[in-house]
Amino acid sequence: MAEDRLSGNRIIEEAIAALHEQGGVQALDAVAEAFRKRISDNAELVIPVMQPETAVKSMRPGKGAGTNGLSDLRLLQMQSDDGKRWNVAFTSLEEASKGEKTTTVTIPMENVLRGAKDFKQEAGIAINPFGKAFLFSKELIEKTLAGERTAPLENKILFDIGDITKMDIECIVNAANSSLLGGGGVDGAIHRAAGKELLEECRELHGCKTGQAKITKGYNLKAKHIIHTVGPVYHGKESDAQLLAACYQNSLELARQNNIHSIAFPAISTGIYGYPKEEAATIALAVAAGWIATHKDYGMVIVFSCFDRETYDIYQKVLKENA
Ligand code: AR6
Repeated sequence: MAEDRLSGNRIIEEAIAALHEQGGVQALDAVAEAFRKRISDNAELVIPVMQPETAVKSMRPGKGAGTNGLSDLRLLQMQSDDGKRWNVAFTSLEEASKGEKTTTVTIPMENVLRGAKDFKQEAGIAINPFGKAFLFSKELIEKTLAGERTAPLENKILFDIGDITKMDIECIVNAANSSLLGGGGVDGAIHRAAGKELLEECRELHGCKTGQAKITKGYNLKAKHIIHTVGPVYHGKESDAQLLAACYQNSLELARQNNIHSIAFPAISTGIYGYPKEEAATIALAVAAGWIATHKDYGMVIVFSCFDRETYDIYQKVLKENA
């Protein structure tokens, strides 16, 4: 049992490793999320301690030690380059063994993190300082415990040229067909990149009507979620525009219901479904701007993923014309 309480901390180590590799607010959010998950699993952390009678000895590269709420035990501390002092905690005994040999105790993760609110001189907790370190600041700990996002909320419309399946964003939108069972174009690319588990989840959704949207996990994508929407096949009728607008509107609404704050859209219907790109871009931009205007306090970053330069230029042209 005690082992589970530590071994499951691997998800924290993985999230920290991803933060080291990729950086960015999403990766930081993922670390906070991993801590929250482990708290709900009653996980523990390994804390290096010294008996009170032991001479105060610093951990490399730390300076000094302080008492910190945990009965009489002295916690080992370390100092970062900017002179800030940090308590030390490890996600596993293995991480602890990477440093100087010391006595350790395991303590419920929630108690360790809740203790941070009483820190006076300490900036926070240095997690795994001898491996892939994460300096968990007091402010970030408090946000994490409160279940708040670590990334600031903002409203923005952005444009990206390239493959939507590679994007580092919370959610990407798929221009699917009503079966939701995959197809060509961006749909095919998303299914290939996400892996076959996506198809399994899609089977459970029993299709989707034109203009509507459904959500799945992102599986092997960097994006945690995929919203599948079905654009209209272009016939040049008024209802085409209404259905295309509904795709964007319903996707944004579904994103909000799932606490998603960044989303990338492909140019829905403008490939196999034959919607003229400029008309489609006008609708997409109008819905996005309208949605942000009516949800100012929510904070949504909307990215239009343009597969090629031509699509990007069309969005920019429409943007200028409507400015
Ligand atoms: N990243 C970003 N955009 C892409 C990518 C990509 N990897 N691949 C294509 N696009 P389409 P539709 C652009 O045909 O018109 C499927 O078979 C592409 O250049 O993918 O809504 C479904 O299963 C174009 O601008 O979607 C449906 O049966 C845009 O994505 C049908 O196609 C949409 O093109 C849906 O047709």
